Amino acid sequence: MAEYNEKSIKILEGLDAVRKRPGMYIGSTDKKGMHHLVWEIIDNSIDEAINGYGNKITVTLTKSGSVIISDEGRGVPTGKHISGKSTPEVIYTVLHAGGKFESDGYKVSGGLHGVGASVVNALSKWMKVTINRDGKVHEISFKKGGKLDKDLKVIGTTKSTGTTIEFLPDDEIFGTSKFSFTTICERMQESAFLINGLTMEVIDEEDNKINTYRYENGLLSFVEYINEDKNAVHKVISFDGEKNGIVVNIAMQYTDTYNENILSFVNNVKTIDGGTHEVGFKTALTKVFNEYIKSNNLLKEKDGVLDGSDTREGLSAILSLKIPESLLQFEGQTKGKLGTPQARSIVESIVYEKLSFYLEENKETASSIMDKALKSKIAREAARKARAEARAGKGKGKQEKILLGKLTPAQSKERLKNELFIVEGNSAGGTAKSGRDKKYQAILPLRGKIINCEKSTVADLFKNEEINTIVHAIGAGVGNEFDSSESNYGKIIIMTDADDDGAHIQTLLLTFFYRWMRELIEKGMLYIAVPPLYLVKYQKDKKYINTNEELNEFKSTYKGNYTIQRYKGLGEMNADQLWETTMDPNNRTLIKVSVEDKALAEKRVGILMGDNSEVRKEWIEENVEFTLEDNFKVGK
Ligand code: 0RA
Repeated sequence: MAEYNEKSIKILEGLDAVRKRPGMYIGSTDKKGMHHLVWEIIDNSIDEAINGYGNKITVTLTKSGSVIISDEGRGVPTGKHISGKSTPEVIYTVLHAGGKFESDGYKVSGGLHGVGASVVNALSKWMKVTINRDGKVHEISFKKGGKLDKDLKVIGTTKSTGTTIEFLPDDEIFGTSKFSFTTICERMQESAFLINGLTMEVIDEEDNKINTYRYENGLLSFVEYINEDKNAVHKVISFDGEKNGIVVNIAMQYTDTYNENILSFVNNVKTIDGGTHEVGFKTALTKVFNEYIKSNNLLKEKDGVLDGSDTREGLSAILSLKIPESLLQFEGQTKGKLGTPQARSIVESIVYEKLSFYLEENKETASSIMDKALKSKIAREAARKARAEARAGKGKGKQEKILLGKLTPAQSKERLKNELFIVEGNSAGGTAKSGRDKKYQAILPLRGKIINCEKSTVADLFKNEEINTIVHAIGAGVGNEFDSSESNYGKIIIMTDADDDGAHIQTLLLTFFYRWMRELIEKGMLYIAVPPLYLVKYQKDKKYINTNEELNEFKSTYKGNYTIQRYKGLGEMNADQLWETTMDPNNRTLIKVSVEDKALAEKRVGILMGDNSEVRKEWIEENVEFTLEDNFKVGK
C-alpha cells in the first residue's frame, strides 16, 4: 500500500520532490550517494551495451568536478514525445516510477538501481546531453535542479552514434564531496568482469590517469583477480548452463587460505545478501564433496560427513545469473537477496553435474581439495571440543590463567554494555586503566607482537600470546566456531597511537578480526578509537583536535596567539585527558569498522597486509575519514 502510494506520487510530482528528499532516491547525500548518480547514468549505457549496441563506455572526471559518461550505443531517441516535448527532455526531466523508459530483455529492480536519469538531473547544478544519431550531433542542456536550459538542437554532423552525458553534482545537496577515481575504477572493473568484451575506460583529468578494463573471459579473470596474491590449488574452474531462460555462469578456485569468498550477481547487479542461487551453489558443493569422499573411502563412516563450511574453506567463487524479468524476485530490506526459487534448483543441478564430472576428470586437484576439506573438518571439531570444555568449566582455570595480569576486567556483568579496549603498549594500558569507566570498560594492553594472521591456521593463532589473550578475553570462539552472541563485550575498541606503528598494529588487528571473527565486524561490534592529534590553547581556552583539516581551520580562525601541542602517542596524555578525549562515550570519536564489499575487502586486506608500507599508509590516509560516526570501510 505504502509502496503503491509512494510510486504514484513519484510519477505525479516533479523533480522538486527529488531535491526535497534525495535520500529516498539515491540512499544518502554523502559521497556514496553522490557516486550513485554516476552508477545511474552508467547503468543505462551498460544496458545499451548488453543489448548489443556499443562495447565501450568512458567515464571522465574533469578538473571542475563534473563527470562525463560516454557510450557508443544507438543514442537516446531524439524525436518528439507525445507530450510535444523532445524525447530527451522527457527522459531527463520526468520522474519514471520504475526508472527505465524502455523495458527489454533482462532488467533488474533490486536495490536503488533504476531510479532514472532524471533523478541525476534533479540533483545536479547543470547537465548536458549530447546525442550522436542519424548522422547528427544533438545537444540539450539543463540548469540547476534539472530545469531546461537549452532545448534539443542539432549542433553538427557525425558518422558515429552514442550518448554523452556530463553533469556537476549540486554542492547544495552533496557539500564538498568529490568523486573518487578509485571507487569509479573499482565499479567499472567489476562491470567489465561481468560483461565479456565490454571496454570500460576511466579518465582522471586532474591527475592525468587512465585505467582501461576489458576481459574476454570475465568471470575467470574476476576469480584470478581476487586470488591474485594467494596460492591457488588449481586453475580456475568455470561452469555455464541454462534452463527455463535462466542463464548461469560460475567460476571458482580454491586457494591455500582459510577464508570463503562467494560473490553473486543477478543481471549484472550484485546480490549482496546472497539468496537462492547461493543456497543452490552451497548445497551442490556439500553434496558433491560428500559423495566424492564416500566413493573414494576418504572418511570412515563413524567419522561422519563434511560440513558445508568445510567445502568452502579457501574458496573464491563468482556466480553470475541472468534471470528474465518475469521470474525476478528480490527480498530483504535492501532488496539485495535473490528470492527466485527456480534459481536454487538450476544452480544446484548445474554445479552438481559439472563439478562431479570435473573432480572425476582431475583426480590430482580433487585430492588436494578434498584434503583441505578434511583438514577443515578436523580443525573445526577440535575448536568445538575446546570450546565445549571451556564452557563446561574444565578449561575455566586455564582461561583465567591466560588472562591473569593482562586483562583488567569491567565490573559489570552486562555483556552488551561492556567494552573491551585493546590498547597499544603497557604504559598506555596503565593510563587507560586509571582513566577508564571501571564499571563498563575493560582494558587489555598489548605487549608483544601480533602475528599477521592472513595465512595462519588455528594452531598458529593460539601460539601467538597476544592473539590467544584476545580470543580468551572475548570468549566467543574463533573461525567457523565464532559466535558473536557469546561475546563478553558489546564493543571491542582498538586504541593505538596516531602514528605509523599504531597504524600497523591496527591493520594486524583488523586482519585478525576480519579473518577470524568476521561476525564481529558484520554485527558492528568492532571499533577504532580516535585519540586527538593536537591540543591547541588560545588564551584560556583549550581544544583537542582530531584531524589536520580541523587544525588548519583553527589556525586560520585564530591567527597567531595560540600554542599547539602535538600528541604523538596515547602515553603523552594523562589518565583524565585520555578519558576525556578518547574513552568517554559522551565525548569520544569512534570509527565503526565495516565491510561493504567482500571482493574489495579481500583486496584491501591484501594491501594492508602486504609488505609495502607506503601503499598501506596511503590507503589509510585516503580511506579512513576521521569523523564521528563515519564508518571505517574496509571495502569502500
Ligand atoms: C531507448 C531506445 C533507444 C536508445 C536508448 C533507449 C538509449 C538510452 C541510453 C541512455 C544512455 N545511453 C543510451 N543509449 C541508448 C534507441 C532505439 C532505436 O534506435 O531504435
